[in-house]
Amino acid sequence: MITVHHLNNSRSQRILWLLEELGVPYEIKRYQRDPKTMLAPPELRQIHPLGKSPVITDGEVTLAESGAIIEYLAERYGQGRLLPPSGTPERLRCNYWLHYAEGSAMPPLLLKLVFRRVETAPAPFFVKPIAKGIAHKVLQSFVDPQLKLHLDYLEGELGKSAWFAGNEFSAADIQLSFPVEAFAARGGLDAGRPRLWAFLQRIHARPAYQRALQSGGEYSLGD
Ligand SMILES: N[C@@H](CCC(=O)N[C@@H](CS)C(=O)NCC(=O)O)C(=O)O
Repeated sequence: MITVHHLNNSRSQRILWLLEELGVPYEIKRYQRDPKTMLAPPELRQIHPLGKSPVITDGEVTLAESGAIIEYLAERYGQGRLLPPSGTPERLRCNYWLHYAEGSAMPPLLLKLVFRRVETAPAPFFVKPIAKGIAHKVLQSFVDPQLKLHLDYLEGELGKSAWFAGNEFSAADIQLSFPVEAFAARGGLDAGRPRLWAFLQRIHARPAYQRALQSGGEYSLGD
């Protein structure tokens, strides 16, 4: 039996969604973030030394990293679904997105989260304006332009085909859901980018996405 080590409000939501799309049975072991630090509880380090979510266990296999997990589950249980055939341009594209989501899209989104917290974090009165000023400068001069660059890129890519890896819904769309949802929560995505906006509505309407929300529980990337 596949076990998804699921942290509330986290990337493991997309693993539940993938498993619902595939119709593969799984069980969930739940972990709660520390409400102050937002970090995962230490028990998760007993499953994988980094203690991040998602992690899955499947028999002898313990695997972390969303992209690796998605590829493993789709290859092992997909019976040809959710991964375009090997050797095709669509498969190369799908692989590209599996890496891009965490390797390129998430870093500026994480910087946005961190520097926004620095802007609003409690600090002694003589430090606060300096911390706020530095955070504001980093956001304005680096982070926000990077977010715009990625948003424009993603919007343009969805003009080439119905889904990110081609005309079929694929694992790439599941992997990209997390950054696209984070862009909507804090990265400047709104209805002004109609293809990405419609992508969000389309994925949210999928019955498997809805089932995964029911099994995963609270999920909101707003901060
Ligand atoms: N690149 C990793 C990122 C894993 C990650 O940072 N997960 C977050 C949840 S979205 C986490 O576990 N945060 C809690 C912590 O760092 O303690 C992946 O895609 O799996």
